[in-house]
Amino acid sequence: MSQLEHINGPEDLKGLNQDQLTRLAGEIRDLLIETTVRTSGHLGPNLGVVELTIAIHRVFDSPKDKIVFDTGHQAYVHKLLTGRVAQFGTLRQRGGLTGYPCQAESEHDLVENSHASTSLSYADGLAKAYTLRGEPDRTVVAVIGDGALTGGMAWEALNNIAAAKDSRLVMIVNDNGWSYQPTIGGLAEHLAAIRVSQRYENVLDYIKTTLSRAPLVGGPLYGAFHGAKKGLKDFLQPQVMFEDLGIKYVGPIDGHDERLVETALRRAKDFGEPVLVHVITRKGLGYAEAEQNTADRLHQVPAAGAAPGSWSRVFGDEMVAIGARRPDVVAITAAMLNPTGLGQFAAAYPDRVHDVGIAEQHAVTSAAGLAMAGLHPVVAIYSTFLNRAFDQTLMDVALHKLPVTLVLDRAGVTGPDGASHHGMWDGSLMQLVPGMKIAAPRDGKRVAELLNEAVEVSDGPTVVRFPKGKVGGEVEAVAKLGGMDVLREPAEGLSPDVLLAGAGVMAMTGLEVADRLAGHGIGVTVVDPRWTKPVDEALINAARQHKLVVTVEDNGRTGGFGDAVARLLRDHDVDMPVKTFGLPQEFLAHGTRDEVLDEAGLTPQHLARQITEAVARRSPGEDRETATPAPEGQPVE
Ligand SMILES: Cc1ncc(C[n+]2csc(CCOP(=O)(O)OP(=O)(O)O)c2C)c(N)n1
Repeated sequence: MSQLEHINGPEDLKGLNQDQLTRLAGEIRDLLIETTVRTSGHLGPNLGVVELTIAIHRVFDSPKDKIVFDTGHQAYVHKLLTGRVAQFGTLRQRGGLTGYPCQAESEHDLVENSHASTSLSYADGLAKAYTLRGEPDRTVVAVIGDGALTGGMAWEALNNIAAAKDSRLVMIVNDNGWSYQPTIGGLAEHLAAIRVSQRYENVLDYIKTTLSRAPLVGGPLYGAFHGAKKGLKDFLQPQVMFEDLGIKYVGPIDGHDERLVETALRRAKDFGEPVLVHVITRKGLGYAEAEQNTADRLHQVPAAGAAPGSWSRVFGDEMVAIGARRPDVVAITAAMLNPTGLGQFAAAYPDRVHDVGIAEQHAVTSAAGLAMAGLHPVVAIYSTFLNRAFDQTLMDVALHKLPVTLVLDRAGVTGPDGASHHGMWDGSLMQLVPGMKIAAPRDGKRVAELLNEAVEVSDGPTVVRFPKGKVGGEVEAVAKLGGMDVLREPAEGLSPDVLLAGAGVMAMTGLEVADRLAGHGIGVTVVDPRWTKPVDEALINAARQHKLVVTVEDNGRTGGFGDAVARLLRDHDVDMPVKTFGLPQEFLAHGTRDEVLDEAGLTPQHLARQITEAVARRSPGEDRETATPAPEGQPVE
C-alpha cells in the first residue's frame, strides 16, 4: 500500500518519520503529474509546494488553525493531505473536485476566490477576529506566492498586519521567482537579492560570533566594528524590507527541505505575533518537463499561452500589425504576457510593453497616465480580473475621457476554473461607465476589425471582449443596419417575427437558432451589434418591424447588453417585448464551456424552444408548430 493511501487527514501525517515523508512527497508528485496531464490543471505551482504543504499540515492543526492559500491554484497538495486522494482523478471535471479550495469539499478549505493577492487581508481579519473572540489557541496561516505578493492588496494588508501585534498570524511567502513568467519589479529584485545573500550568511555568522566574543564590547572599537558589520551586512545582505516594516522575518528557508521548513514554521507559530516566513521553492520540481520549461514552468497544463487559432492569438497578431503602423500604441499586461497573446508584440516592440505584475488596478491607472501623455494604451487582461479595476476604469480613465483600450480575454463562460474565473461581469460593469464603448467580435475577422476601430477612438475608453478558446468560422454580413451587421434575413416566405441580436459569439449561436426557428415557421432577423455599448439606435426602427426582440449574450443577464437594448426601446416608447438571454446571475460551477452554457440554457436548442413558446404566446391565433416545453429549471419568462 502506498504512503498516500494511509493519509485520510492531516493527523495521519504527524507520526511519519523523515523517510516516510520523503516517500510521500514522491507519491504526491507522481499523482499530481498523472492527474493534471489528463484533467488539465496547475501542475508547476503544486509540484513546488509539496514539502511546504506537508510541513504546514504537520506543524499547524487544521481546521482549528486556518490555512488561506493565496489564489488557491497551489492547493492540490492540500487537497490530497486532507482526505481527497480517492476523488483527485475528478479534478476540474463537472461535478468533481474544483481546481481551488472549496468549502463544500472540505472543512479544511476556506477561501475559494481565485483572484490573487487577497490572502493576507483574509488572514488579517481572521486573526483579529480570533483575538477579539478570545481564541488565542488558533493560528492563521497565509501562503502567498512572490507573484501574488506583487498585488496592491497584499501591501495594504502588510501595512495593517505590521501594526496588529496581537495577531497570531504566519505569512508564508512561497518564493519561486515565477508568476506565469518570471516575476518582475522591485519586489522580485528584492526577494532575489535576499536569496543571493544566503551565500554570504556564513561570512556574517562569522563576524557575529567574533564580535560577541570580542573583549571590546562597549568600547569605541566595538562601535566601529559594529558599524562596519552593519555596513558589510547592508552591502552583502540587503535590509529585509519586511523587517523595516516592523514584521518579524524568518528566512530564507529551502522550501524543499521539509525538516527545515517545519523548524521555521514551529518557531513562527510559537512567536505569537505576525511572522513572515520566506521559503524558496522551485516551480515544477520533480518533473523535468516543467522544471526546464522556460516559458512558464508548466504553470498550467495545457499551457495557457495564445495557441494557434485562439482568440488570444488573433488579437496578438493584430496588435503586432497595429504596432507597426501606430508608434503611439503601447501594451500593458498584469503578469499574463503570453496567456493574453501579447508575447509577439513584446518581441517586436520590447520598449512598448509593460508587465506590471498582478496589479490590474495599477495597470488601468498607469494606462490613464500613458494616455494623458499622448499614447494609446491597450490593457490586455482576463475579463474576470477587470472587476478589480472597476473604479480605476470609471474614475481614472473614463472621467478623463482617456483613450485606453481594455482587451478582455476569456470573456463569458470559461469552464474548468469555475465560479471565480467566468468572465460574466464585465459586460454589465462596463455598461455603467459613461462614455465607454464596448465591442464584442463574433469571429476572428471581427477581432481585428473591432480592435482597429477601438484604437482609433481618441476621446474615451473602449473595451474589446472575446471568449476563451479557438475562434470558429467566419460569417460575413448580408446587410448593414446602422453600424450593425445583419447576418440573416427571415427565410423566404416567412414574416419578420423575431429580431435576434446576439452579442459577440452569441451572434453565431443566433444563426443556429434562426435555422431551428425557420423549421417552426418563425422568421428571424439575426443581427450582430458589433458594439454592445452604446446600443445602436438603428435597433429602434428594426424592432418596430418585428413582433419580438431577443437578445443573447455570454454575460450575466443583469445589466448587460440585453438590459441596455430593453432600456433603449422603452426610452423610445417602442412597445415591444424583449427577451434577454444570458447567464443566470449566479456563481456558476466548473465544467466545460459547453456544459456550463448548456446548463444556463444558452444552446441553440434551448433558445429555439423558448423563443418558439414566446412567439406562440404573442400570436395565439396563428397556427405554428410549437416545440416541446422547456425542461424544469430552465428560465422561462
Ligand atoms: C487578480 C488576478 N490576476 C491574475 C491572476 C492569474 N494568475 C493566476 S496564478 C498567477 C501567478 C501566480 O504567481 P505566484 O503567486 O508566484 O504563484 P506560483 O504559481 O508561482 O506558485 C496569475 C497571474 C489571478 N489569479 N488573479
